[in-house]
Order: sequence, then C-alpha cells, then structure tokens
Amino acid sequence: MEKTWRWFGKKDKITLSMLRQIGVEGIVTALHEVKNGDIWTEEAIMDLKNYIESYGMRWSVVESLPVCEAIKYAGPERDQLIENYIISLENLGKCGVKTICYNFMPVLDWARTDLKHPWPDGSTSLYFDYASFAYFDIKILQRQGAENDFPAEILAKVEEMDKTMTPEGKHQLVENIIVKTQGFVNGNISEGDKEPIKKFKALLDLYKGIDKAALRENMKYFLNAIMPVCEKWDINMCVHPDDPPMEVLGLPRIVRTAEDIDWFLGAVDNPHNGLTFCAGSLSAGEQNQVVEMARKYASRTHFVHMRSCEVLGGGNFIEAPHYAGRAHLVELTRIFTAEERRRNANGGIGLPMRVDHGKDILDDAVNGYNPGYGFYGRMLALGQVTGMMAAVEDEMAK
Ligand code: DNO
Repeated sequence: MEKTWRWFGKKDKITLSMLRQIGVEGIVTALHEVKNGDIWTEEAIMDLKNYIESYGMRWSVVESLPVCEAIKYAGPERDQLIENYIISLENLGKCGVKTICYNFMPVLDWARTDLKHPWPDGSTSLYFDYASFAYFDIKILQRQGAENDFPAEILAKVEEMDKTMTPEGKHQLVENIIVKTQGFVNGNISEGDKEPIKKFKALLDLYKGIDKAALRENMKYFLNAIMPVCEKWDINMCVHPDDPPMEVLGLPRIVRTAEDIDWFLGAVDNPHNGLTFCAGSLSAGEQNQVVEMARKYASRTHFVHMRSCEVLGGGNFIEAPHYAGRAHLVELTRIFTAEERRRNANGGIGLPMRVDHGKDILDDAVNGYNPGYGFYGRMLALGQVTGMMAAVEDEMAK
C-alpha cells in the first residue's frame, strides 16, 4: 500500500518536509479554504498539487470533496450543487488527482464525546461514551422524542449525570461533539460560530421526513449523476463509512454495516463507485466483522484508513493502538497488500493507505493539532503499520 498522510494544507503545523522524513509517500488533503458546494478550480488544484510535488510526494487522495446537505436531503438546489460537484471532479481529473473520499452522513460528520480520554500511560485518545452522547441529545439539544432512541439504562445514566452536570461540562460536550471535530474537516459547524446549537438544530430540521430509504435514494441519485465524469477521467469515488456506524440524533445513516455497503455498491454497480475502508469506523460497530468485510470489499476499496477500536459494551468505544483492538490491522495489511498486488499485475495503480487518529503522545498534548490528528501519535502509528507492511511483504516473498 502507498503510505499516505492526511495533511490540512499549507497552514498545517505539520509540514511536508517533516512528513518526507518519516516515510510518507503521498498526501491526502483537500482545498479546505473553498466553501462547501463551490467549484474547485483547475488553478487552485494545480497550485496545491505542484506544492506537494515540490516536496517529492504526490497528491494521492482528496479527503474530502464534501457533499452538501441539500444533495443528501434532496433540496431544491440539489441539481445545481451536483453540477458544481461534477465540474470539480472534472477539474481534479484534468489535474490527475483521481481518488476522492467523501461521506454521506447527514449533518454530523464523525462524532466523539471525549477528545482527550486519559490512558494510564499518560497518553490520551479519542473516546465515545454513549451516555454522554445521549445527554447531549436529550438535555442539551432537547431534540423532540430523543428519549425514545435510547435504552432504559442509558436514560438512567443521563438522569444521574444531570444531577452533577455543570454549565462548563455542557459547554465541553457541545465543543467535543459538534464543534471541535467538525470545522477542520469542512463540517457544518466551525470554531467561532456564535450559536452552534441553534445552527445545528436548524440543520437537523432539514431532514424531517428523510428516512433511510429516502437517504439511500438520494445517494443513488448523486452517484448515478457523477459516474459519467468518473468514467471519463478514471476517478475512483470512495465513501467513508459512518462514524460511529450507528444512527444518531434521529438521522438516518446508510454506510454502517455490510448490508449497507452491499446496497450502495449494488445500487450503482460501477467500479468507480467504491469504499474507503475505514477500519476504525467499522470496528466501532459490534455488528461489523472487520476482517471478513475487508475480504469481501477489497476489490471495491480505493482507499484504506488504518485504525482500530475497542468496543467496551453499552455503545461505548475507544480508539485502540494500531496493533490492537478489534480491527486486526495485521490481517487487513495482508488482505490489502494482496489486493494491491493484484491491481498492479493488471496495470492498475496502488492502493493508498493512511493511518488515522493516533493517540496523542509526547508534545501532541501541547502543540494544538486537530483532534485525532496529532503528529507524534500518528508517526508512531505509521511506524507500526510500516512494520506490518514490511512483515507481510516478507511473508509474501517466501
Ligand atoms: C475524521 C474523518 C472524517 C472523514 C470524512 C470523509 O477523522 O475520518 O472526517 O474525513 O468523513 O468525508
């Protein structure tokens, strides 16, 4: 697999010269400064591409070319937005950037409740506590009917938490769940937004009446519309699984399980319609047998996220070290290395892989990186995965 790294553009504190030294071969990035829905121009794409290449690496993957909400809920501006999306894809194709990651999660991209969960060794990682998430939904958002979406033991925990919850505690939850994890990935809420809750609730309202079947139809509509430009330029689209892989906040989610993946791959049965195999997101769902899924979907996987979670019961999960957890990254390395070899033998291009969400270690705690995207923790993870890749190459050479 090609060793890539998610880099947030020229403003990222982690520079391209640092990345070269640690063995990164390709860059995963986006035109983060372009407003969602606006066209990515050839000029802006080429500028960033040339910059990356001047450091001896390539722009391997776009993560993400965001799909606007109106495409997901089929608002009146949907066709115009899809038209813009097609023009951006065309421009990317012309510039030779051909692997495009996106997601189809309504309103909220990935979610965690704690961004600095302490480990006994002094490091921290991201963490998802289901009761805290329920607290946010029921007591902070006060979403109508939210109580009906949680089991009794979670509701009891929410009441218990409410006895001691402080205004700062509530603020922290809002920051963690809908602010700090969203802005830097071009999500809907950014740091500095004056009334994040109000804005967020208005977004939720847009999905009234959109159930799983409707969201599926809207995804199919979008994919059918963009397939011709993908075929023309040999662009591979790869949807990111829902993170966590479950329904949240009364919104439908449609990329959570093998059944979901079977559905969207079959609904638009074209090799350019593929998957980002995010082992971390998938392993956070108890229903997902990650190794089995990797075997099943390797041929339609265009991008791999190496990360692993440990599920802790009751809907809670924690990000595990890359050599541990339930994703079994060693076996995934075998599966995707074999897939890459098969593609190379058929004249195809390699399979880009990036490590994801390392733990925060050493100076990550003070350097103010984006949550889940520290330097030292990810560098350690890249070292671990590089070791797995070397061992697998060695096994395969025998
Ligand atoms: C979080 C990321 C996601 C991902 C998008 C892809 O760390 O994995 O924000 O980039 O969902 O569109």
